[in-house]
Amino acid sequence: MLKFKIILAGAKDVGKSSLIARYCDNVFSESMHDTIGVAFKRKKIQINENQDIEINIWDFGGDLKYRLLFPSYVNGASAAFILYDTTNRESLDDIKNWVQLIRENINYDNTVKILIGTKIDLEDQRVIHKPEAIEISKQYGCSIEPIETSAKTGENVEEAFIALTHEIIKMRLRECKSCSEYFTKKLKFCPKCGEIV
Ligand SMILES: Nc1nc2c(ncn2[C@@H]2O[C@H](COP(=O)(O)OP(=O)(O)O)[C@@H](O)[C@H]2O)c(=O)[nH]1
Ligand SMILES: [Mg+2]
Repeated sequence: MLKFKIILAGAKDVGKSSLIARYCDNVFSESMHDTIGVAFKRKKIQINENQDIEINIWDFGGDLKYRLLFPSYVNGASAAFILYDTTNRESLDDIKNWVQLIRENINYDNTVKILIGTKIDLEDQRVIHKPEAIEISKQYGCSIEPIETSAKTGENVEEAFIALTHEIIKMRLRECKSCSEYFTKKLKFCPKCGEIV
């Protein structure tokens, strides 16, 4: 099965662990435990009638004291969600540090990046509006427009992961013209039916 590593980057308390918990286990907690070091989850996503891919979702304890772990955390990642909290301006400013850390450690242009706004259920506390996030996402070469989510209500959470998967497929995979199997662009023939690219 094709496997891809996805990382989540963003300030502590931005909602990384909550986004993953909503997506993978369909739960939400107001008192999410702090992530210690690095945690990780797997999920299968069906990409056509008879093909799944597996995404490995890595969650970083977004605390300065864990930044030493960052190089091994991002190593091999195909995609990154970069999170800001729509109710917290500092979290948006902090994005530049996370982008910098990613750039230092992996091939930035060859990585799918999507900006994720979190906590939109707290509409009365919102301080970051979408046009500003769109500007920033362009500045950092993100693949598509920011997606605003709520891990609490579940709004746009699944959509965000599906969109990310879609972008990974576009960047990394080819669909066989003959049998519709997806396979890595590194291959010059379909591993299932042998069709030459
Ligand atoms: N209202 C609301 N609170 C959220 C949401 N996502 C996360 N939180 C809360 O924000 C806090 C930090 O979340 P957490 O997932 O631990 O952030 P992390 O440090 O980035 O992993 C917790 O108290 C969560 O319950 C959301 O979508 N809506
Ligand atoms: Mg966490």
